[in-house]
Amino acid sequence: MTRAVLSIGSNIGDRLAHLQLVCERLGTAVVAASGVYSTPPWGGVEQEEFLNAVLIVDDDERDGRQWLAAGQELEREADRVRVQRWGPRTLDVDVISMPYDDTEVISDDPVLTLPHPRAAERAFVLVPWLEADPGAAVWHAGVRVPVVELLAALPASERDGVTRTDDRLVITGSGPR
Ligand code: PH2
Ligand code: MG
Ligand code: MG
Repeated sequence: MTRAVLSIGSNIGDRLAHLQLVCERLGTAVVAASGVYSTPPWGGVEQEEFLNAVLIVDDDERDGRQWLAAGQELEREADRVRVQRWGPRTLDVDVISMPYDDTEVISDDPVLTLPHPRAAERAFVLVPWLEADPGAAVWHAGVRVPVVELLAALPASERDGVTRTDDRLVITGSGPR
């Protein structure tokens, strides 16, 4: 099993359609999806609100590099243009973690650093992740920490900005849940 936690986000155009595109293309590999959250832009660039969600995906045929490549392919399909770091985008697909058994892949490969080095600071990742996998934990500062604890450690103002919408992603696959 090659499992990955993907954070997906959009703040340009038909934001929900961009997130849904990921679910459709990854099909039966999608094991779980969070709700869709409205989130204030993180990182200091003034821009529109994002829609964010987290997908848990699983596919024996894909390793970390291939999950990264699959995400980049989907970003291209959504006509993403790379203009500004942490700036607006039609679609962003980030590999956050690759869990297996009771542990996870740890990698300092600059192409795909695992877990994602800023995940622990981002309520827009942690809140939907916790919904998709309430028992999730992640390597942080030399230990594995439950995501629920990382979230509790963030300022309330960060958490409170992340609000669930009534939108839902449709999981189109019929694989094991
Ligand atoms: N992505 C960024 C920068 N800032 N802010 C929110 N709320 N959601 C994002 O997905 C996001 C962001 C760069 O990847
Ligand atoms: Mg990102
Ligand atoms: Mg990215």
